[in-house]
Amino acid sequence: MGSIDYRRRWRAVKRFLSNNNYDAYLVSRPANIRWLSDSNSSPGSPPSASLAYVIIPKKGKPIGLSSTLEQERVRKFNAISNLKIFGPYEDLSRDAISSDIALKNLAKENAWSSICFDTLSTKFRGIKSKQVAEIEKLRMVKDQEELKRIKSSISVSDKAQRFTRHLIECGEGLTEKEVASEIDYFMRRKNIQENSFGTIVASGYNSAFPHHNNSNKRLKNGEPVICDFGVFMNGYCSDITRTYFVGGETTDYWKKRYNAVLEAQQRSFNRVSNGQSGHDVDSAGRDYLRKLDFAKYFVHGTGHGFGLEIHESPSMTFKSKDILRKNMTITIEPGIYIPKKGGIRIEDDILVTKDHAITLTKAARNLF
Ligand SMILES: [Mn+2]
Repeated sequence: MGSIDYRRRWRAVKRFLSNNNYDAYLVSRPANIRWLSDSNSSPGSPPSASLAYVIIPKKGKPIGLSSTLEQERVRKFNAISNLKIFGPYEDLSRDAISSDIALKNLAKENAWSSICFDTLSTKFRGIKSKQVAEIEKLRMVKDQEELKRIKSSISVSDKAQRFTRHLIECGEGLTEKEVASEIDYFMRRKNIQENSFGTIVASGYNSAFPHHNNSNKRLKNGEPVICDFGVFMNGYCSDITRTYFVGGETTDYWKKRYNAVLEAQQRSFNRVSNGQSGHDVDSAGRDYLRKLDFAKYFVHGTGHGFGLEIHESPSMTFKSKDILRKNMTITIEPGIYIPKKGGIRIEDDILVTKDHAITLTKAARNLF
């Protein structure tokens, strides 16, 4: 893998600070910390960050705050060299006994009078402070190295979908949990960091729940199975959903609904380009499903951005005012969920380009 130009990112944040008259940006959200310093993370899904805080001052170098627990790893893997270490143990060398005290010391030393931060913070009494989401905005547009990493994650989840299709189509009698275990084992052998989220295998009537908890229900021939998963590689994730039918065949009832969702997905995809809004992309597919009287079963938005996090900006929902720009990565994932019967969802990962969109995910979507 290539390396990421963190200095460019720091400069972008500093520009924001200058333009808005803040002395510093205090960052504590793990994905924002990783965007500024390091795509390594502690084990866990979704990944956390090895630094507790990153501070980008308007003037001077970025500062990283780490506990004694992570300090050796942070020194080895982190782009930020100016580190403050905190911890309660007096046997260890440290700058402060807690992160709060380290932060207060920094504010005093640097005479910061205005700070913005990415989560609610009450740490800075007497200093002008505000919650902002500028880093989330900057993260929306991906650079070439990020796109490379995203594509490597997608190639693993694509392979896993091919594997899953075979497993489901000849999988009558397997439980949802057994299928999910096989998928996870397949992906873990492909050099991944972590799953993007807990693998979802929702069969039959359970597929009517968009976020199903895998159960011991056994697969039955003809029923739909929603399979939704993804992986992290080099800090970046993928997210793909397919709906397969046990036994590789189904009823006309399900074929009709499958093809409706597939067409809705295509219509949303066709709407994607630089300058379009998330609302428009959502409406394109939803309007089509409404004509078939299926919109009442489409209970969620059409998609979301992804990258360092599985769900990030922009959003493709009814309420979204986000504007799509070249090199944003988004999902398009319409679904319909018929209570007690089952559901269909088809999700692909999309790259926004200047005049259209490119589907990055390659796993087949044909019915049989
Ligand atoms: Mn998704």
